[in-house]
Amino acid sequence: MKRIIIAAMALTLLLALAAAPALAKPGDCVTIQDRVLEYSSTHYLAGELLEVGFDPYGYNYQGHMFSGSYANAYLGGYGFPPYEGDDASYLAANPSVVNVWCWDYRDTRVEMKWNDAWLSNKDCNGDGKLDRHFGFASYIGSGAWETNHMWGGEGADKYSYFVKIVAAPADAYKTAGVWYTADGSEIGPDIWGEFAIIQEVEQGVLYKSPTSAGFGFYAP
Ligand SMILES: [Ca+2]
Repeated sequence: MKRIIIAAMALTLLLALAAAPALAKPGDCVTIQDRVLEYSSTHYLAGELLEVGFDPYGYNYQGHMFSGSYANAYLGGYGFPPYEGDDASYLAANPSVVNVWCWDYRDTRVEMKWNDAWLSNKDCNGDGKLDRHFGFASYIGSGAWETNHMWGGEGADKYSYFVKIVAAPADAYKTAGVWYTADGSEIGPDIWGEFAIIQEVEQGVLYKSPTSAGFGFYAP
């Protein structure tokens, strides 16, 4: 299940954000505090301004983090209001949510953290959206990283999963689904084409990069 969960997570970050008029002049950066950056047109909060601090779903774009229900990481992007823990009232108001995959994970808690290269809290390229891999053509070599920690369940069903993901360095290469440094040291399994998993923990360490499980090693 975990890989499915993670795979969906990238999508979230792509869906969630912001399409405002391009107001930045070249070389200028628009911040959330400037109050022009908005949620995307397909988001439940379309047209509303991004705010500093946690939004009703659990995203804190200024602070580079998410904390909340796993369902809430996605529901806004799918056009649904935030889930606040009351199934009956939520279903009464949003019956079609049962058709959305993330509804089944509403009791899973998630904390995500990321750096500015992964998803900036500024728009410096003037497209009205928070920047991704600013200054780089893709995530490759950008030094972007993210952590996901999710947990839930009761008693014997209790579980926890933690993963660290880093953008592949510019001179890294990929063979058979695994990223390696230029001199052939294993970085970790590929995920989403431009990233490597450098650490996974689930009731003990599942994977730890032999090269480094520290983000600093992969910074440009
Ligand atoms: Ca931008």
